[in-house]
Amino acid sequence: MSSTEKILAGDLRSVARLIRHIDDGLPEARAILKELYPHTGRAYVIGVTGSPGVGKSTLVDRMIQNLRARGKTVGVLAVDPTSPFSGGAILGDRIRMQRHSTDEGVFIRSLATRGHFGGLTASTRGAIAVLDAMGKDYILVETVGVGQDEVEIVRAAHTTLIVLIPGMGDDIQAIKAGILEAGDVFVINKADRDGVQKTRQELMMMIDMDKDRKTKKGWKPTIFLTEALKNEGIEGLMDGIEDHRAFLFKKEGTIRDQFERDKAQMELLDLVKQDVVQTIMDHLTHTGQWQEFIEDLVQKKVDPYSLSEKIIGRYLNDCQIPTS
Ligand SMILES: Nc1nc2c(ncn2[C@@H]2O[C@H](COP(=O)(O)OP(=O)(O)OP(=O)(O)O)[C@@H](O)[C@H]2O)c(=O)[nH]1
Ligand SMILES: [Mg+2]
Repeated sequence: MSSTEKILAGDLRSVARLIRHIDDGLPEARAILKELYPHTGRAYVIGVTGSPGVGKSTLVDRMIQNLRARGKTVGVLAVDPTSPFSGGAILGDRIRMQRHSTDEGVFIRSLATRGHFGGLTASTRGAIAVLDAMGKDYILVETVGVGQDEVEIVRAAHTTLIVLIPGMGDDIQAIKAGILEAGDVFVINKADRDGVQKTRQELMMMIDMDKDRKTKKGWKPTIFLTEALKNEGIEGLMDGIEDHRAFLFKKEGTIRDQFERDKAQMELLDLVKQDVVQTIMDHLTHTGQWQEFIEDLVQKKVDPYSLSEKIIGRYLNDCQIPTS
């Protein structure tokens, strides 16, 4: 059996190896991803993001439990670009979800990629494709943070959960600044703490104010209160995710079509950017021209605008992107 066939058959060692190769940016991974592509698109992807320590991993653990009780298989990716080592927080996540490690219907992996494989978004997309191709019904992607990187990552998800905790005034401000549009479902976790209703009201106000979104996509984000630690509110949250899924996949199919189109477009654009820059840079640095260009710039013999035009003009004509 080829590696691709093994992955399609759900062979755990092959899946784990491929995800590791994606994480390490090994070019071999790309060849297998090409073959897997036609077999992807069946899994439902849920992104879970929020500031450090809000309880994302505890929540994911409960979501796994709930989906298993519903008879679904689950793949989990814990993405942590901030961690310089693949120990630390990610190890903690693994331990938190450890009780599922003997369950054949659950597959948990972490990604710590920084800059390989065209960046974190590309490697996360690749890893999602692998879990999808191996046949997992649901894929949960946990990412730390509420910044632009996380927004990029969660764009690959069908439903994006943004996790908050009571009394996070600053965080709500941060969301306002950037990622309110990215959230389909908001979770106020640690609902055992003071200030739940206030946080909920602030959030509701913000959602109501975001008129653009409503007219653009037709989905008004929902809010759920949970206590992940005690498994409270999880059933309601999972039903809420199903509601969003039903909305995306409803019969007319136009919203889903648009979603798939947007996703395909982003993926291709990212890859084209990455391949073009990498191919040109490899060639320029290998031949020593890059260093010469930099020297010319420093000595003001040429300006960067003209130089960039010259490079692009030359390479787009005679430079072939190597196939792997
Ligand atoms: N009081 C309370 N504590 C909770 C709840 N859910 C999780 N916690 C605790 O919050 C802490 C952080 O939980 P994690 O699940 O690791 O949070 P996280 O968001 O995954 O953290 P990072 O991955 O480090 O960003 C742990 O000590 C949990 O036990 C809850 O509902 N109530
Ligand atoms: Mg975590």
